[in-house]
Amino acid sequence: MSQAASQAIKLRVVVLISGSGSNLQALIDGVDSGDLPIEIAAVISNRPEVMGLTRASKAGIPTLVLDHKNFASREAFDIELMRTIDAYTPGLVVLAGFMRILTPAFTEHYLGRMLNIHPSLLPKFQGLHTHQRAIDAGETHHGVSVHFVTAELDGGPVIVQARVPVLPTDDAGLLAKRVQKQEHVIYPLAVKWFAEGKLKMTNGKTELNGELLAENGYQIEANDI
Ligand code: NHR
Ligand code: GAR
Repeated sequence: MSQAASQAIKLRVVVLISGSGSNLQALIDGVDSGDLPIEIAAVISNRPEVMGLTRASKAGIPTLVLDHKNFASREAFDIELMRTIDAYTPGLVVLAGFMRILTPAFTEHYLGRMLNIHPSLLPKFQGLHTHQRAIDAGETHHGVSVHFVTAELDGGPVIVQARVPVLPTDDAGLLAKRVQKQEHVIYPLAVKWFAEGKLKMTNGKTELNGELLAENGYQIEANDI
């Protein structure tokens, strides 16, 4: 396919970050290798001077900082964030380590076209500090989920999960590393499915290749630790 023709069909994606942006990097690498048929139209961070912004700039992607501390309320921040995102006319919004809870008006606006990656085997361990909580609970397995974002925090339909073992020698940092390796596999995969039109949200459930998925989504077993 010619360059012009392949560009014409590319899904425009806006990525929201708050930190190091290793998941953003996995998406950038997917685009660079020709694996991921998307155009990352912009990267927006709610925190200034984070590593993810440097990664985006290096890849030639427009970056913006919208510091939530400059807004009087969550609602006011979200309204400006929506305006900023929509200026890039994305077909998909990707939360990649984005750490601000979003208002229902925001999640409604992007319903069915916003994804999040959450470091647990949802519906287990919604919210923060998931690795320590999994260790404290004595779990033998932990992992990561990609899901559609709804108003319910980490409660939207799961698309894909990867499981990893929890080892007796683990601390939260070691476990997080093992999980993150899988994040960088399953997030580009889910975004690719969406870009190819194979993935959608139907009546509050995940539909992949024309079939509704069970609660835990498509399962990928990590074959290396
Ligand atoms: N918003 C909605 N409505 N629904 C979801 O599923 C969301 C969301 C916003 C972010 C990511 C999520 C995660 O993967 C996410 C999913 C931040 C917090 C949090 O408590 C919780 C979950 C997630 C992200 N944030 C604090 C807050 O007051 C701030 C913490 C901080 O700044 O470090 O917003 O886990
Ligand atoms: C990732 O591990 C992601 O799962 C997690 O934060 C990290 C961000 O890393 N997300 C959350 O905890 C959301 N609350 P990254 O900035 O290097 O992609």
